Amino acid sequence: IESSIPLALRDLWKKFAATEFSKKEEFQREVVRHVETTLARSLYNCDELAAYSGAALAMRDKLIIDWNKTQQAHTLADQKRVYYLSLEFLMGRTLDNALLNRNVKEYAAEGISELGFRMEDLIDQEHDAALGNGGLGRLAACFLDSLASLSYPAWGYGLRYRYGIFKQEIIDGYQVEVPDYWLDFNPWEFPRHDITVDIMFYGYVRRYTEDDGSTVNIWEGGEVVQALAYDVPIPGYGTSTTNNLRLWSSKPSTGEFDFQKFNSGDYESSVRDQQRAETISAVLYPNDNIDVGKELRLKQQYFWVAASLYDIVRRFKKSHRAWTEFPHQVAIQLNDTHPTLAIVELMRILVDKEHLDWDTAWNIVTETFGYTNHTVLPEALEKWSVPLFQNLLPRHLQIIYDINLFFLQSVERRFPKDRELLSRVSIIEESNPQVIRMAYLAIIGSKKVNGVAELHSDLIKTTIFKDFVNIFGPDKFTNVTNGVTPRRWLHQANPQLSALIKEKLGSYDFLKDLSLLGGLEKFADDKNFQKEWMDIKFRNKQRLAKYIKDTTSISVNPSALFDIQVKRIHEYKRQQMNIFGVISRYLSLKAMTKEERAKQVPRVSIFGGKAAPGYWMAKTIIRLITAVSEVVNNDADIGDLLKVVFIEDYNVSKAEFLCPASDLSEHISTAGTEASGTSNMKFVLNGGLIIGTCDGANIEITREIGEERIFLFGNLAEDVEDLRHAHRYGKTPMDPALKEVCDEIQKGTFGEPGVFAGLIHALTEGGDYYLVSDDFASYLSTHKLVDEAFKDTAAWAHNTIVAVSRMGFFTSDRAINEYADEIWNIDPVKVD
Ligand code: GLG
Repeated sequence: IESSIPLALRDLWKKFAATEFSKKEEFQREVVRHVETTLARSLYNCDELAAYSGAALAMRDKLIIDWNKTQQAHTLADQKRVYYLSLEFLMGRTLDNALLNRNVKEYAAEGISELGFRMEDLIDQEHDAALGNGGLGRLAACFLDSLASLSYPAWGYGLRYRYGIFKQEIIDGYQVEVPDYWLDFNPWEFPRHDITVDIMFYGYVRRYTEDDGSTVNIWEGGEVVQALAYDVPIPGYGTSTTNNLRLWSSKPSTGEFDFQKFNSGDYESSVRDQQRAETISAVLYPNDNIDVGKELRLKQQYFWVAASLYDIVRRFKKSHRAWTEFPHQVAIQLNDTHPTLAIVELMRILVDKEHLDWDTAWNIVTETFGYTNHTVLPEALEKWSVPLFQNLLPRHLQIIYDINLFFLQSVERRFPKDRELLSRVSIIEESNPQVIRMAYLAIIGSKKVNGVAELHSDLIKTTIFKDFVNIFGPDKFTNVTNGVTPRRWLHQANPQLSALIKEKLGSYDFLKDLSLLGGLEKFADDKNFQKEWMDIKFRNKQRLAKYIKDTTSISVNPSALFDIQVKRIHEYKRQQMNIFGVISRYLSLKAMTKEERAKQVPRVSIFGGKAAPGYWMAKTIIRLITAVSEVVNNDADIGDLLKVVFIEDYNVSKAEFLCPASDLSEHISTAGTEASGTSNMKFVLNGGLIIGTCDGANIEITREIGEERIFLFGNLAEDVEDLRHAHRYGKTPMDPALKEVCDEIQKGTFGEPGVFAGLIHALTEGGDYYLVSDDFASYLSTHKLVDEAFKDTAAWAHNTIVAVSRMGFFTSDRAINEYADEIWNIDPVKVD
């Protein structure tokens, strides 16, 4: 490598190599040095933000030393790597996680306190890196943590959005979106000004015939934008492996930025060009589980995919291997269909640029990719309009047509005369305009396709991808149940619980091997242990109660049952059913005598979550929650028996203090709609029980922890179609308790009823697509069982301890090992 230092001089470099801090005083020295030099502040001018920055920069130096070591070790090992392509990485905060993963938190906190600050306060200064919408993006972040912790040679590739998911403000009970500019100070990224890729859009395809008779396609004449790499170190837990997350940022291409225009005084149009280029990576689309089909989104996808593939191919080419070796060195995982263009782009590189024949190229491609599906909801499956696509990526459209042609020919050979089948599985849907079905392209171009929980993986095989199971055989389709990282979601979020578990199990090894939690089960009936366990829950609830008081001025009693539903607001997740249930509870309390009321279990119903800005129904649900909270919280008859709270701007760092503070959390999607859910795992892991439907990972959680420890209710996925059908033919009267709730809303108890008309309409004329009415009675009766169960504190403690002890399966380490063994075929690399 040309840029490396000659052998003879390397000893000097090694002598002065950067060293990591490894004790309190060294850490303190680094903090002070950064405050004084990097930040140009001093002891006379150091606030919490400056102290946070100093600590973060000190920690960053440590990570980057390990990062360098890791990259060298990976290059030397020259093993197969996995590339995880995701448009979303919902990382949250980094400092606390880095301190814990590197096992320096204890002395660092002591060091900071001697310098006059509290570590908790510094940690609170950090802005969340919120480059994702919800479960899909957070899963990608948990996977990065596990990949590094298990020492796999892995890279993440994503976009460096200037604006992550919007901040949510609640004003007069309504959601208002505020931009999230998070890059004012971000010590966790490194711009790589030397790593840039030119990316083209639009243009045309020139086709000509070579002397040997072969056809060559050249895509040219388009607009060029530059991708600039930013690297984010990802530290593993209990290892020095520090992997890389590479995020691309868009800027005008150096060739393109028009200095002519600039010099001739036409500043404005040259600035416009610049802005147009920068727009590509400017903002994350704020939709969860919904496809909107905007051109800029397709530009984002191609920009990111093309830059990433260029980078991956460049790295592969350094080894001078034959192209057929590519799948032995490279695995690429497509997180949902967002990066599906990578399949097409790799074909373009191999065929148009490297001049491989089509079949050889196609074999390489289909051995390289894996595709993870995250949803069966039809409105979430990506489809691109052919005319739009043709204009932006003309050569890619041709390649898709060819992929489709060869695929359909092979299907026809195997299933002759089944014209229906051909039109059903075609990548092109014959609608007006025609559209490209990205999921089909992803399946056809991948070696393996996986769902994210058992039920979901079965459903994709029997519903949306049924024909493809017939065509490719069942082995192409597999399941990898999601998991969450216990480092962030237990140790970091709930340090007291983690410490108590360590005390019982003898070490923190469970954070690396979560199945060790099994050792807790024998303490489930130990009265002292139960008390310590429940005391920790109580303190976590007190902390949440204080947060609620400080931010909303609502007083809640920490002894009440805390019932939490936090996730994106979506009709299929059924927050509307939850708030209807709350209204029903309110009405029953109102109807009770004083004596009856005295016997009730006090409850705090806590909601949180963002609605996509264009999702009017979701916004109406938020408005109903806030309206109900205004009425219920101020009703003197009710007092502490029922409080309703909406937590503003739910995000990763809020999830970290909400998960440890639940007694009960709600995972109540219409059966068959929530692919997995991952917060269900986080809540149980933190000693809460859940109320839920037989959906997604709830089913496997039940299998692991035992059905005595979960409050399941509602209809099953297999019955949903029939129930919907019955609604369409007006055969289902509304559940009477739900009817009462609707009447109360229409009476104006919660303000102008017109505001909520859409919600009522969805239940009636709308055909109750999400089956709220069908599940309502069993939902309410199951909540009664919860109240009864909560009265028996010893049994509750026992059940939560047993549940936690059986949650080992849900670590993302297990999920990543399954991907590594069954999909990627990669091995760990030791970094000393
Ligand atoms: C999806 C699904 C969730 C799933 C998550 C991660 O809706 O059920 O847990 O991905 O696989 N769009 C999502 O958030």
